[in-house]
Amino acid sequence: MAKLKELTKKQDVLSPGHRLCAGCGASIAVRQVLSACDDPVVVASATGCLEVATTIYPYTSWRSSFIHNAFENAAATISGVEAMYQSLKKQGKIDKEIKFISFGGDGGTYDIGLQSLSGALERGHDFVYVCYDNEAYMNTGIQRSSATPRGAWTTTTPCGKVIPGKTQYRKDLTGIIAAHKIPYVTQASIWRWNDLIDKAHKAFYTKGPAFLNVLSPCPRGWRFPSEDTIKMAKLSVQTNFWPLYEVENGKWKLNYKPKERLPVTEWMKPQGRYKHLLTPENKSLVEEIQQDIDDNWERLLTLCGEKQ
Ligand SMILES: Cc1ncc(C[n+]2csc(CCOP(=O)(O)OP(=O)(O)O)c2C)c(N)n1
Ligand code: SF4
Repeated sequence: MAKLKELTKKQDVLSPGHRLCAGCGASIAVRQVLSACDDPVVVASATGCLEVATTIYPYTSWRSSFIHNAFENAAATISGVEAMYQSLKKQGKIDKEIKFISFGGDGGTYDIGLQSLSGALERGHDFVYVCYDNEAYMNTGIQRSSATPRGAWTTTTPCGKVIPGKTQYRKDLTGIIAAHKIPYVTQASIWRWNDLIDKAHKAFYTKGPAFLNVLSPCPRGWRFPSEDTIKMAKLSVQTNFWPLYEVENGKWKLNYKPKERLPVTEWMKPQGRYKHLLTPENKSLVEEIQQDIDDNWERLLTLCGEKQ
């Protein structure tokens, strides 16, 4: 387990002074993940808040090599760089240990980048892919993505007389990635920082592809005060909205079981994007959302061997 004292002595790869919003969960996720790497990294990042706010020309917030690629192909880009590295190593032109990592938002991962990610995983490149999932296309103005949960308000799923926020359930991306049978897949939370950093370390030092899905609360898009980011991350886990688990070489393992499972309304209450759901007319929709969370949890317990 990572020791906090040692971590504080490490220099952040993502330096202060970037222009992500105060309290942005993505910046916390990135710093936690990169603190787990003991070697130099090459970072590729899909277009999105993270890339846009950290690389405003002529400045950069990255103390590493950094490649900005198109929205749809962060994984393809980093897999090409990794292939070149393996070739240079074989030719004896490089002997340094270097790690390769891609970051993408949910728009760039669940939706537009999924094909390039799936291909890179299937080819077995030695790299880490991190989805910082803030549950919408935040950088272009809070549009819904396939990671947006059912019932959430976004600018393209406005709540009103016609629809009560997004009508579809979120896509189970972690499950889709696990179906690729790569060496390491996990769902993690910036609230459980030591669990996340351990997982990131495992991801960097496992040969072959590794994938981390990190829920990254967005004060702007979810409509909560900037200082409550970690509280939101905590509530997502304690309500089973975002269960923590890993799939290592095909073996599913649950990483956290809430002592007392909170109802999903505890996760919704502090967020403006769910305000409309907590009214009497949307009670049955909230019940359906709760049922879906409960069903997913039971399924996960079975997959993790916690239940026969
Ligand atoms: C092919 C393509 N389509 C659309 C855009 C415009 N665009 C830039 S950022 C962005 C949203 C990114 O959303 P996400 O990946 O979830 O990251 P976030 O902004 O939430 O961090 C969009 C649609 C683009 N750059 N390229
Ligand atoms: S809009 Fe959300 S994801 Fe984007 S920088 Fe602000 S807090 Fe972060």
